[in-house]
Amino acid sequence: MLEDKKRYLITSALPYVNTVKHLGNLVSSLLPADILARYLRQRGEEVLAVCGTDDHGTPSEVSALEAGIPVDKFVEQMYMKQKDIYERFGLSYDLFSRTHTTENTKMTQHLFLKLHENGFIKEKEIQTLYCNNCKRDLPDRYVIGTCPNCKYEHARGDQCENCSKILDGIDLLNPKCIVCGESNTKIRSANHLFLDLDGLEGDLKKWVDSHKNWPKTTLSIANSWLKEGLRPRCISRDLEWGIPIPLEGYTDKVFYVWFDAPIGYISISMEWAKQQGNPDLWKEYWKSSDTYIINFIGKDNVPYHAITFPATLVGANDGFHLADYIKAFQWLNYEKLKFSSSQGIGIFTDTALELYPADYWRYYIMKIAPERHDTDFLWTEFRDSINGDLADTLGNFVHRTLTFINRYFDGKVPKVKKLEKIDHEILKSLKDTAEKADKELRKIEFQRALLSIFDFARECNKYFQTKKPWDDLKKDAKDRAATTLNTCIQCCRGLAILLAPYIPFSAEEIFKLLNLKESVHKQSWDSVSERIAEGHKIPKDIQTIFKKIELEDIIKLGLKWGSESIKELLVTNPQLDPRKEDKPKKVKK
Ligand code: B3M
Ligand code: ZN
Repeated sequence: MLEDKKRYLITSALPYVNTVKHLGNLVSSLLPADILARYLRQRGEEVLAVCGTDDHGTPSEVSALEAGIPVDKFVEQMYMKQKDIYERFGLSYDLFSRTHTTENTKMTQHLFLKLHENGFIKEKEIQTLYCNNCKRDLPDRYVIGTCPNCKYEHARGDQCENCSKILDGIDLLNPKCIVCGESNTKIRSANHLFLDLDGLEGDLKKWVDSHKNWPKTTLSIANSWLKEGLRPRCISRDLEWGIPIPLEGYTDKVFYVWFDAPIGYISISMEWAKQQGNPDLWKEYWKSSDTYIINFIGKDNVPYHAITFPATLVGANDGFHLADYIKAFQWLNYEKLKFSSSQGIGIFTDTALELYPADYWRYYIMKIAPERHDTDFLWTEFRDSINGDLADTLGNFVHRTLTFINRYFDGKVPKVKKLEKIDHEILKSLKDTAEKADKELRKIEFQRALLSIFDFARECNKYFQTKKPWDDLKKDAKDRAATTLNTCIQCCRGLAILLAPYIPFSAEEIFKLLNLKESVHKQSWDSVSERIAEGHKIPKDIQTIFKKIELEDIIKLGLKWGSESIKELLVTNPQLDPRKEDKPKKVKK
């Protein structure tokens, strides 16, 4: 639940830079963060929304190695690539930066030294995995093996992709070096640095306990960590790529990526402040209790946002304010399978944009957002949603309204003569919908807000159908038709405003069709009930906003990318299968 605060700081999990992200990543952090930021801006709030790539750690090194490019060059290229994709998705961050920056190095080293000064950094000799062939340490993703928890065979040395258990390389059964692909490893000892989580446990528990309103997903994971009892976490790594550790005896090591990544939220805010010409501005967001901080993450990231990062800030005791709300999402699956970057399962954000407009994806994945439980991306349902909701419901309503105004009222918004009960009702429903969606969005419930807006769009179509302006026009009751169409165009405007956070491009297109000069994104949420003036002129040429998706196309895509829903469809409708070439040819008469 959002609290009334002077400012809002929105963070979206920083995507690892090494690969292009899939729709599952988009729905669990990037997109909801954008929607909330857009909504709050419409409410006239002061908002700072930050994101960026997570540049360090073994994922980058391993992928650069595979690509045969020096890691800094590789990371730079991939940062540009991801940034471009998110812009095309309409993600409206105030700044999308990265963690490989001077600001992040400085802030990470600063917080570390504070932790050290305050006695929360411990040195310990530990056992690490070493590859005899490659003569190197195998931290985190340099090793894969069988997960001791769920027995998944491709678990990585940092976390099991299957059961989300956080691991240590030496926990893996049958560990293999990813550089040489062999199992020729040994365990050796080395000194490392640890963040003393046990010393901070009491404070963390108090903080988590004071947030009973967090989503169940967040609370249950955070509490299971606390219940197990916190243990020190190793924050140093024997790698070259990363932020150097400023402590004698460790200067040849770097920080573990999960130590510096969330600090990226702060350093990106600092970069933003500099760009605003007010280098201290970030402090108003991070060091003031007037700010509400909200993190958007997938459920595998909960331990880092609810335990380890807050531990860093609490232990450093440097005036940083902890998150007020941590919205964690469950998994979005791809056709009953797990989306997987490493195995290339699912639809990736670059491919998605080549196939359909950004708003199609934004709409469908928020409609099925895994807010409470895992959900499935299904090609058949994707098509049904776009065609049914966007094209037939929203698009059709706007199109009908404007076409009638053009045809029968010379393209000018007609005058209202007398509002009947039914007209009052639909206008009231617009106002109620704005209030309802507002309440849901304040509860950070994206799906519920979206559903209520589309319920209203359906009501609008029903209203048009019930009032039958075409009959009134025939019956010489032009005044009644005029009132209907005036009412409809007010609803079109209202719908565009309410949908602007979800489908920003289409909402803007609706505004253009309505010939409204200011951007829809500049309209306040409360202005939904303001009226377009009588006599206001609309353009002659009314384009369709949403092109429908053909069944054939979706079948081809499903076959290309793998799809259970398409397979089922073809079992019941074999005539639709494009792979059957021996179909009897139609003979032209
Ligand atoms: N890069 C993991 C991920 O992309 C990690 C998130 C960092 S948030 C500070 O899911
Ligand atoms: Zn090796």
